[in-house]
Amino acid sequence: MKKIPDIKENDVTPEAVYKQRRQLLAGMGFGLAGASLPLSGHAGVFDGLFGKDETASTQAPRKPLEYKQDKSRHGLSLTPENKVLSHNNFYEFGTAKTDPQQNAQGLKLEPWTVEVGGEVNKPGTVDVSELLQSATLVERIYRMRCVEAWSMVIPWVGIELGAFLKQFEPTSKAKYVAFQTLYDPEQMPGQRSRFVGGGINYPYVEGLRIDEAMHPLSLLAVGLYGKTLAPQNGAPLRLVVPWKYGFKGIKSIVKISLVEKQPPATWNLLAPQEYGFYANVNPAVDHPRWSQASERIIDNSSVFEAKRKATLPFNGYADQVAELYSGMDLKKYY
Ligand SMILES: Nc1nc2c(c(=O)[nH]1)N[C@H]1C(S)=C(S)[C@@H](COP(=O)(O)O)O[C@H]1N2
Ligand SMILES: [Mo]
Repeated sequence: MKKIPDIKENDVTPEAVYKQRRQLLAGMGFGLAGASLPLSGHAGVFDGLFGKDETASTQAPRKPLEYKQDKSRHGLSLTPENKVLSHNNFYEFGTAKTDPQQNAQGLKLEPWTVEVGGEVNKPGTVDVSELLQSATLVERIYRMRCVEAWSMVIPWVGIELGAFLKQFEPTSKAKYVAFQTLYDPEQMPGQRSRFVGGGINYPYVEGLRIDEAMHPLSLLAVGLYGKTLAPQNGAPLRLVVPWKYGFKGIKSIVKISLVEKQPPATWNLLAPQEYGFYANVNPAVDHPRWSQASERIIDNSSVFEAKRKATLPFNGYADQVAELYSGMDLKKYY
């Protein structure tokens, strides 16, 4: 258990409620030491209560990248890099927020290939280290809104997903894009145990409609804060779709398929009434177990100083993306 002076940020929960919850959880049979909640489903308001605070002793090295800078900060203040690296969701490495940083450092990143196929004229296999040499990388400072109602602002480095996909010449039958994370139980403890892995059936999979994938905001990220991704953030290659809840941003991708039908998506499979396929950030549609109207800003504030802000439709990107959903009932297609 963490010692009180070590608590930097956990939850905005006042202390009395926090204690009451701990009692409640203990009563539910969840041991407090190392417990992670719940077996299936996002932690929600319980998020961050049980993580360890230490930073993993050895962090995998991150290489500096060359990229075209995002000149405009869009009026956003960046989440401190140490928070982007230590407050993560990557259930393959455990469900507590600090588990990925603790447990992912040994992930073997080279060689790493991504297979691209399905409804394309030119299927192929991409070697990520070659991609880093050849592709023109861009920086994108984006808001990131987790479905658990916390948020960050992250300076990603990557490749526009649409430009990447066009190289493989999608056919007219390509209506959706399906993504898959590495499946390697030897490297990923969450894939060896349903308890460690939060009850998910691995590999983690996600999908986008083709027009969403081709939208210029959709990014295949290879780095953040000017360097290659850390394993806990989904190295060497992960998806970033800034107007959608964070769980759409599938990490450590090994396979991309262009497909005709809507592909399966991990959280949607696990709890379809809680997580839709679209998962567009929407303050007007609450999660069944908590409000989505506002979000906790992740920074270095202490537990008692945590700031909140109102959540914006499409996470602040409505001007760019709302037209993708014109005529759709967003309460139905959540
Ligand atoms: N493979 C995989 N991808 C994943 C997840 C996961 O558990 N496994 N978690 C998702 C969730 S819920 C969020 S909020 C983001 C978090 O990304 P970050 O840790 O880099 O901030 O990754 C998403 N991608
Ligand atoms: Mo998330």
